[in-house]
Amino acid sequence: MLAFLVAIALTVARPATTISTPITSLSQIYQLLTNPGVESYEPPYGQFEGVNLQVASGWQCFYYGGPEPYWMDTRVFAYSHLGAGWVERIEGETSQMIFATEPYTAGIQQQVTGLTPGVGYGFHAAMLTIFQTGKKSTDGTMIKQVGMDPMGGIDPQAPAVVWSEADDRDRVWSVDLRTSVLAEAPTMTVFIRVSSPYASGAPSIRNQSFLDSAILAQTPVVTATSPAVSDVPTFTVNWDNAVPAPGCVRLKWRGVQWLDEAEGVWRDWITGTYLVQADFAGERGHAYRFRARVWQEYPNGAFLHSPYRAEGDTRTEVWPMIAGRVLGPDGLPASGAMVAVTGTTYTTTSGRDGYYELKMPAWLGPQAVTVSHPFWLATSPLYSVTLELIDTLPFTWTLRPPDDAVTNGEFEAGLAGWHSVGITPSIVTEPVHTGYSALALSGAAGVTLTAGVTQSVVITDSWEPALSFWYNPVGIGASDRFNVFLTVVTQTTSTTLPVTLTHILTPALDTPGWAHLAYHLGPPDIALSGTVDIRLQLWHTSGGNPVTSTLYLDEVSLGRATGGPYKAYLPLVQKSY
Ligand SMILES: [Ca+2]
Ligand SMILES: [Ca+2]
Repeated sequence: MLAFLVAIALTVARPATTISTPITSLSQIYQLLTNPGVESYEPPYGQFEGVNLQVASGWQCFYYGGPEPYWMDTRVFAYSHLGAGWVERIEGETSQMIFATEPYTAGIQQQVTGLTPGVGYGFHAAMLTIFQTGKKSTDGTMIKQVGMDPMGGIDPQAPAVVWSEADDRDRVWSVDLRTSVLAEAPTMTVFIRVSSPYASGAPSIRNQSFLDSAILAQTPVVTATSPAVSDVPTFTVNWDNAVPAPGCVRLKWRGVQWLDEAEGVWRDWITGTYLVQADFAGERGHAYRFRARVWQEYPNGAFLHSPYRAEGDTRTEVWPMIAGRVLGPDGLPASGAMVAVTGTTYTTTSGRDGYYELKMPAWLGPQAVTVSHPFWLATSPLYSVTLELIDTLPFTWTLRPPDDAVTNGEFEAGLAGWHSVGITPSIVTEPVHTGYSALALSGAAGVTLTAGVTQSVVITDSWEPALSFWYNPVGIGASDRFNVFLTVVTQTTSTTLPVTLTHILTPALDTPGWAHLAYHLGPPDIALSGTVDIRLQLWHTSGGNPVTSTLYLDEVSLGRATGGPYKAYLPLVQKSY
């Protein structure tokens, strides 16, 4: 018995016939099958209980996975002692019957030649199955499918065969099974198949299949179109170019699928629609593919649809972006700043309130992004920006004052210009706010220490001077403290005595990530001259610090603020304290 289960497909050769089907009707314009209604039959190849066994002419029978079942002209069965005078059929006078009491996987197939490679063809057939007596519902017992081999092979078990969905309903004509392919050779083979995996239970009871009303025809053509790139997430996809195939009664529904290349899975987007375009809502940083198909009604009442193309019809890349604000060193918005990808034409300019959006292709790879401004000084570029599969990279730039008094405030030259206090800080390449490096003030677990840097700078006639820097606390303990000491010695005019003021700032450390701090050294609406001692210092105590604490610093600057005598260069901003 096991020997029968070996998966070998047998195409049973029957004697050639002299019966020829007259081809006179207009249906031949679209119908590519011989004897599609299985109305004519080959001479008998044997008998079952005295009744002739026959296969429809133009078709070949196949079976595998079990003993050979029996093929009959349903008409012959109905009027024999086996039947009850009723001819199960959905078209014409008869259908192809297959039956057995043992399990079977069997059907009929037809090889068709003269097709055009690359053109779409569709195949449909109607099927009815009755398990045992058919007196009660036995859905799930007999599985019906139609298939096409676009390369013309005759093995129904070949992987090349493209099968329709399966219908396992019993006792009703299955009329919605169809498949379609792009021809890969001038020859194509179509299959109508029933899998009947259960024995009938008694030798007198047969599991019956009826096959009828097949159509193989060229399918209409439709192609989805979409923009190659989109700098907004939502864009329009069209499929308004359907061209009917021969025999078209009318074009019917369209279906559209989409695929996110990051996922690689085709998904239904729109099915059964008469729409010919729609807006697709994608995500920035993703590349999408689309493919459309269209249904056509044929003169015999059948519906076929065009095949989907495996690679899709069209592709759209939705550009990701870097977006945020550009600020002056005093934290006020700077419009008119250019943000640009180095070595490319991708640039943007910050607008009202300093907001900018820089869109660029995801496939550019790591890039350097720069900021520049006609009045403020640039900070270092943002290096190694990779926007692959990123929707939006948020980033806030701060510009440096044109009279920046700080040496090496961006820590791009190590510790040059700075003196250390306590534990000598280190220079790190990650994390940085901009450029290649930043400063790290660090304290080890369970150790009490302080780490800081100082620099003394000179300012001259600086309008509302402000200290500006970015800081990023990581693993900060509850009793850690960050202090900024500013000792300002100023002389507003040559006739006044110098005034010394010390400012002590304690920035909050409870929010992770980079934060910007700007602090004005003097009263509003005046320019200052003098010296400023800057001290940035982390205090780390053993008691509450079971972990290593680190405070990263970048982009320290000290210089003039927005407004003042040079405001002709600047956006007009109302300041308040
Ligand atoms: Ca028929
Ligand atoms: Ca830096």
